[in-house]
Amino acid sequence: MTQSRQQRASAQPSHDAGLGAIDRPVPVGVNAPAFGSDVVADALRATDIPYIALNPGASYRGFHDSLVNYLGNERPQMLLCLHEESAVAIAHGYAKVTGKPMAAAVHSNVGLMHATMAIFNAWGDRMPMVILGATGPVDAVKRRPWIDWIHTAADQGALVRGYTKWDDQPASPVAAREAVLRAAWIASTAPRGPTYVNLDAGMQEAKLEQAVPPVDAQRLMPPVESAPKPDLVRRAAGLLRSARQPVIMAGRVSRDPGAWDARVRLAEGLNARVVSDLKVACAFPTDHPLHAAPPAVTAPAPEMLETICQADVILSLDWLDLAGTFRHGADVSAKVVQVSLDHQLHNGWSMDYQGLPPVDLLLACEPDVAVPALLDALGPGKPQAVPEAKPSQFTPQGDKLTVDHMAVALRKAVGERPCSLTHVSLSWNGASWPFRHPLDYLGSDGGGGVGGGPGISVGAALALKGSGRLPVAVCGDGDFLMGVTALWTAAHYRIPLLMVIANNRSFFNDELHQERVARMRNRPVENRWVGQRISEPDIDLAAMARAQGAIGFGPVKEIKDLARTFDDAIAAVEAGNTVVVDVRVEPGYAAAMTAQMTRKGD
Ligand SMILES: Cc1ncc(C[n+]2csc(CCOP(=O)(O)OP(=O)(O)O)c2C)c(N)n1
Ligand SMILES: [Mg+2]
Repeated sequence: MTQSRQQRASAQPSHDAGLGAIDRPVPVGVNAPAFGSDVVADALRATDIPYIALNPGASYRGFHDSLVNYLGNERPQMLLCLHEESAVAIAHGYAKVTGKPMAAAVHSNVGLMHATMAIFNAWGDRMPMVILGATGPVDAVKRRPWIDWIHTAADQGALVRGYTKWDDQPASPVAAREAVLRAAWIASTAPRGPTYVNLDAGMQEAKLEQAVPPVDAQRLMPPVESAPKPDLVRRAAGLLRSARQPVIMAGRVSRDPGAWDARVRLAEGLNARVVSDLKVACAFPTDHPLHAAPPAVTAPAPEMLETICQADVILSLDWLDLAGTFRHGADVSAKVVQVSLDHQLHNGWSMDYQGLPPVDLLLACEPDVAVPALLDALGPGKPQAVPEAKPSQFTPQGDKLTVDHMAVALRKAVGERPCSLTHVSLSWNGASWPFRHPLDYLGSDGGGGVGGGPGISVGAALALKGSGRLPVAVCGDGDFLMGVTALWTAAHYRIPLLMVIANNRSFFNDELHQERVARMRNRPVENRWVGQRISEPDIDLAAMARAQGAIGFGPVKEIKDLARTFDDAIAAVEAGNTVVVDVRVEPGYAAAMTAQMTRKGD
């Protein structure tokens, strides 16, 4: 943190997606911190955060200058975004792949207001990020007339306090340094989430009166590991060992391949059925013979509920909404072992903690810690006969182009390439695409905030750049249109990404809600589309991609055109481009979801 500029330049970045040559400033030769914001920039570099996605603003012009002219726009490198919501969503997607925080910078109260939904999505998804904001000078004497006054609010952090882990408004450079380090530390500590540091414009712009004494940043951010007492692990193992029908509910887990293999070993050793969920990233091979049912977002498949109801012992690996899932299943009589740290995050503002689940034994740690401990406690045991794998047959119905036809053609075009689904549309059918690696599917937006898909996918694609994995996003047209300008950031920083739009020309989810209300009230369901359809005029989604420097294909309207278009699109992504394919799909959701959403009554 007090190292010379030469030393700073020689340190290796922790991550390099080859963006370094983009947006190079002229060298300035500044080598000692001279302003408050230089100290903040040094602190950010000490966290090892590689990128800072931002939309600019005068409230942090001092900090902006420090990033460009003091740090030289590297470690962290700026990623310019056209909307604060995409800046935060990009950080969110990056964390989904790496498990690590990126930074985002947003301007005063107004930029933070734009960012809020994306912050809520990241919070709901338990993803780490450090958000740097700013306020007009707290000292009113220093405020410029009008603009500094409208961009100053008392307690700006209150805008996001209900869905961030921690926030601060430090009053001096030394306090700001500590705040940035604490923000990175808290964000990265499980249960993870966004943190917010609000930088006073006056503090940023003031000249340093004296040299700032150095600190050892790493010692201020000690890694936190939580482990359950061995006795609790033994008791949990005992319950699982004596179970006749154990079931593992695989929820929020890491992207670590070793931890993935350990979960498979645990399930096979116990001969436990496993269920998983599309609300979170994949946690278990979905075509493994022990995987009970295709994962879903809101409507669990009947086979999944049956599996849970038949269980005598359930091991929940931080399952999202255990109480709600049990309510779907109605008749759950199993003993429940819960592995989660999530209770540490719950607050009085956001109810995203869900219903209070019945739990017989809680292992307060991350699933990645609990599973190896359980494997140890269980020992080798008797070899179990794992059932034969059933060949998975997924055949789309009918001859009109549906999301299922689109998924099958896309998967065929992807072929044997390693591929990450960075996002799926609400209309996605979990049976259409098996997951076999922890990066095969990255989960949903976390907070149900539509518009997150494009930014999250750009952030995930940034993290995957150079990894050999093809990033594929499937977004609804509504989701795409709300977050579309994230594409410019991908095009500018040359981030390869295939974004396929399941374009039903509607906010279709809500057509089903209106249908349900109409049924409950005995009113005409034919009117469900009014105030929902995005047509007349149809929007040229591919042109919206092209307008921002991406490549656009479509609209594809016929099943027969899908294969060739996806082949061409993938070739363009492999040549380094950001690519959008607009596919006109018939409105409709998977049968279980439609049935659940349109049923008469509560
Ligand atoms: C910010 C926000 N606005 C509105 C909603 C309500 N909403 C939930 S799903 C949905 C429709 C999304 O449309 P699209 O992405 O096209 O998916 P489709 O339902 O058509 O498959 C809407 C408007 C929301 N969840 N978030
Ligand atoms: Mg739609």
